[in-house]
Amino acid sequence: MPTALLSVSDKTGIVKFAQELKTLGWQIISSGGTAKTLKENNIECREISEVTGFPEILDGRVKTLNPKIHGGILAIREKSEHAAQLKKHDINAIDIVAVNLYPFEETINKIPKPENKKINQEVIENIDIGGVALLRAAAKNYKDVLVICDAADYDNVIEKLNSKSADGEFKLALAAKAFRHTAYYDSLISNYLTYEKFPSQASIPLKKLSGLRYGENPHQGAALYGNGTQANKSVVISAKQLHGKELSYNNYLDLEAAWRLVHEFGAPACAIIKHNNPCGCAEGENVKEAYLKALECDPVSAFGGIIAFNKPVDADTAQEISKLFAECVITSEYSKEAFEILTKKKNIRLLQQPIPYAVEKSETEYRMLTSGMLVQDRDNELFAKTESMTKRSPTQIETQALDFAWKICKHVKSNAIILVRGRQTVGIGAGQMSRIDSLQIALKKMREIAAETAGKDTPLVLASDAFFPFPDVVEEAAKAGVTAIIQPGGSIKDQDSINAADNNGIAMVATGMRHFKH
Ligand code: 93A
Repeated sequence: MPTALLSVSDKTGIVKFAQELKTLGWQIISSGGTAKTLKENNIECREISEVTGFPEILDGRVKTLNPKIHGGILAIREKSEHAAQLKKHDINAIDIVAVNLYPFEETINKIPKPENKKINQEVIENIDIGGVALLRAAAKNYKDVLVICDAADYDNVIEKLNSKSADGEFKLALAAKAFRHTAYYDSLISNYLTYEKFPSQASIPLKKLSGLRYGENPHQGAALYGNGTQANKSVVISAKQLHGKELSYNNYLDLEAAWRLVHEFGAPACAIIKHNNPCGCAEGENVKEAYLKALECDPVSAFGGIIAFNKPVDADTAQEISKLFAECVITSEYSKEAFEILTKKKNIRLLQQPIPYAVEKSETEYRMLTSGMLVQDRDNELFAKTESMTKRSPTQIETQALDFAWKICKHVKSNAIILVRGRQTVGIGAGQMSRIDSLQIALKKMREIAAETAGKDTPLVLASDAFFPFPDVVEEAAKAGVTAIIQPGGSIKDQDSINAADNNGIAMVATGMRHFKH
């Protein structure tokens, strides 16, 4: 009689699965709690302790860790020596192993991460040892043993057994899944136990969440993975899609960029993202004003963009958005009327994320190389200092604009030059190999805006993500009417730029912090 070992923490679906195995003529052995559930449902089974002749000990820490169990799983059936040893030690072969591990992930999600090395005992008790050993043993011997680590597979397994089509390929796929599962499980544990800040926190629990239709381009396959412990912090992964087509690979990237940027601001703000860079960003008295000002910066590029708001979207704003072709909108809430207006557009994707992007200093950022990975703390800071470099200090109104520009600058690919009037971008130069080219692009964009731009009477200010090794940017900016500049400072040639600023009456401020974004 073939034997199935069932040991599950979450008992969902186990009774039906066991019942169906019984009908197919299987014998069942189970650990304490699972056996109890089965017996309560009138399903006959043998307890592990009966099979091993050894009781569960240490509050259940040792249940299935026994050669009578692991011998029965690991024996290679076609090897006569293995068969002989099973016989000699009175061990029965086990042909199916179904395990649902202790809920480690659920436990850490409800208990905050350890501080001052105070590891929570409930978390420790939820580290499954025996269940993982069962899964690994069964997966190693996949040719002879069918391993199940996910209740979602019960029905499929029964169907395969029924149709006698549980072949090698099927078992191999289940074995690979089991190892993926235990690898993820172990990385959650090591992550939890790692207090030290980066870089020791190098194990990333990654779990595939879904396939994507394609990657950056249609000929590239793609998928979405979640980083276990951080998944609920990931604004976009946990956002609710209320309307529109499935999100694309590029949508995910741009939504993250938009959501992060727009949460730099306290007042109602809007960021419009194209190819991971903002093509417009503004604060306003309300979201509609913020949107219109963000759009005004570069209405041509905004076509097909991703729009993020840090406050709920109302009907007036929705009316304006609906005049544009936008790929996605993300916000905390849509008013009923706004939702009705926007959903008239079939193709727009509407996302709702009630959790604002919270800056956490301990956040880690990973970027893949061809066969390696770069790990760093996320750039979650703004200034180290703010110090006037020039004879003239910025006026209050210039200071506000510089502050606004600096926040945006951090979110623009290097070399980044941001031109701002009031609380509105009027020109953004991104991702150029030379800083002066970024300035030229920002100026070109500014000049394309309708001549009567609101706020024209407010000073024009400039932010640069990195310092100036030459005075050229300051000189060109002066010609264009820039009156104040914010930049990290710290070049050995700072004095050249300071002289250029002083000669033109420009107020220049150093932040002491660079914001490269590659
Ligand atoms: O504490 S354990 O690591 N020691 C074991 O020997 C063992 N064997 C199975 N946990 C162990 N299990 C786990 O017990 C399984 O992975 C499953 O999550 C749970 C099922 O226990 P019960 O059947 O008593 O509810």
